[in-house]
Amino acid sequence: MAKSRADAAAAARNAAHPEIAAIERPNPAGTNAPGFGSDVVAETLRDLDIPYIALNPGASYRGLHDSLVNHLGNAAPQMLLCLHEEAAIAIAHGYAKVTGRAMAAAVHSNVGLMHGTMAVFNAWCDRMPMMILGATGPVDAVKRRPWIDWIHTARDQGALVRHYTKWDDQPASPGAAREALLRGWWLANAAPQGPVYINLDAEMQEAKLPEPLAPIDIARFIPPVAAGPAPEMVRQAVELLTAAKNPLILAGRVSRDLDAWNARVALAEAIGARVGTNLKVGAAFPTDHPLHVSPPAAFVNDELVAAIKEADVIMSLDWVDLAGTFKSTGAQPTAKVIQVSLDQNLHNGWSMDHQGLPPVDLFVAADPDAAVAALVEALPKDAAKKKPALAVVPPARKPKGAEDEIAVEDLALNLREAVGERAVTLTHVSLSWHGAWWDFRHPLDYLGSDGGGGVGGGPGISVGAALALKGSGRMAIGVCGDGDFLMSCTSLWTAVHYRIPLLIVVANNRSFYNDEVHQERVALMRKRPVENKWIGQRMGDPEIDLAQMARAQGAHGFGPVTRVEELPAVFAKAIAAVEAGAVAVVDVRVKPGYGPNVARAMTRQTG
Ligand SMILES: Cc1ncc(C[n+]2csc(CCOP(=O)(O)OP(=O)(O)O)c2C)c(N)n1
Ligand SMILES: [Mg+2]
Repeated sequence: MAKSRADAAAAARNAAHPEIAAIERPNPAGTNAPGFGSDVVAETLRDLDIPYIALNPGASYRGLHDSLVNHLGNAAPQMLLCLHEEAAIAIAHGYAKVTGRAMAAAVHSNVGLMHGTMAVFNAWCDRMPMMILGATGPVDAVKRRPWIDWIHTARDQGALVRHYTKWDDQPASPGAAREALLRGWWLANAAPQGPVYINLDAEMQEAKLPEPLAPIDIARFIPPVAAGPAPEMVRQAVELLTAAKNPLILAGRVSRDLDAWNARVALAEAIGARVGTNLKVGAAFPTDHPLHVSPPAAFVNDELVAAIKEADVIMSLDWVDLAGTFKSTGAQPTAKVIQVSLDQNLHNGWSMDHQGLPPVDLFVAADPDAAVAALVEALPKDAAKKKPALAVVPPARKPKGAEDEIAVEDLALNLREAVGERAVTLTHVSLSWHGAWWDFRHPLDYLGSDGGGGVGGGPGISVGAALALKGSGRMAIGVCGDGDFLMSCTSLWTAVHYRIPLLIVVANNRSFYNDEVHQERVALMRKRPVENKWIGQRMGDPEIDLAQMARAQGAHGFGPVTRVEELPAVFAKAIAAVEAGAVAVVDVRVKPGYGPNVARAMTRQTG
């Protein structure tokens, strides 16, 4: 990629977000010739069009830090200072959820990487790309400063994250570092996507370049990787799907692309397939479409179980946990199963996030978007549009504000009403969320969960998503549990500082309530007192003032809101603040409790 193209991309981005570009301007350094190893690293990030690098600083990469600020002028990539490494990684995660592309994050030596590991795991399980840069050393022991360089040098630092990254490297020269960055970017963004980690030796970063690196044509080192289906597989899938009487599509990990969304709708309508979706991953199908089975849930619900049992052909579009979903029906499916996935290419022996092994009759090794496009293309042109099998049954919703104490449903329905016709992206939802409260009609209406079930992902992911959505006309709204919020609410400072509008609504039940449900189940099973379930779970005495925690970081803090009738006015004010460019947090004190469906599914007994 020519430097001029990268510069043009940076200029376009800065023009799109001049208020971000105006933050933290360095005094010009007066020289622009690369002179050090880390200058090569910084230039490669720039040439890859990586717009931002979320980071928490550290001496291990002081060379790179200098190159980004004083060699490249903190422009492309621009630094996003984070207060915790977990926030830096989660922000890159959220950014990828919207754009489908890797941004960078930098974390200091072993300790910074250790802080970031849970967020790396979340991104890995969510199959989201990112380029994580780290540092160590000097690897050459005689160059180390006493004590600190020794405790912050590890023989194999990448081992900390190797089991949940696609690839890692520790290049020993600037030329090798350039190659590592190209390979890392290429691998992270190729399907199935995931994080990569590149560990930069402090001495390599700080050493003078003996001579400039020979220029290369970057595009030739990051070729697009076609991930389409083999024609024979498409033919067989079309045969099965068109012959089916009751086809079912389980729409899982798909992209945020609107054309791909429309293609899924066209395919389902053409073959009269019902479609299931899930809250684990981003919106995949209009939830108010007559063919959509039931409101998306994080767990398999009864309607989906029934749809699976009734189906004669089931096509999974990289559905998360196909085997577990079948298991929830109590038997292996009698339907023929088509699995469209590339996920098998990531599976390793450490993490079980590959889930169970599902029975499959036709395996289409392809990216789901590419497969659906090929299927739509290959359908017989005379395939009469089948009538949707079912009418939509509107979900039963309780009247708003029937009681004074706020239920999460009150929070959701009032928020939905306050949002009105605005285009909104739900960047995160709480564990207590129910899909019936909020329809998805666009691939960016909902971005899915944290991926790895690591609580504390919500705020950072929301900030990263809001960054990617800034200027798009979509408002970013994250609904977090109080436990999730409290674990990483300092992510919000980064949003405030870099002028990233975002609304966070906290479903604050003053508890790690998920686990109260589990303690209740154990107590019942053991015939012990259920009323003790709150001990070691509830965050009271003192109750934590979340609005103050927001205000302390320069965000608008609203609440605590304790009565249903207060919600409309508070949400209106918070939305107005976000529309004016601010970060707002609304602390909604909800009564502890999940809907019966959620609680039942969460603690469903294993077979
Ligand atoms: C890092 C991490 N720690 C602990 C857990 C176990 N855990 C799962 S859900 C949950 C409670 C989360 O609390 P909150 O966000 O307030 O949601 P609530 O259950 O109250 O609706 C906990 C502690 C986890 N999944 N991840
Ligand atoms: Mg809670």
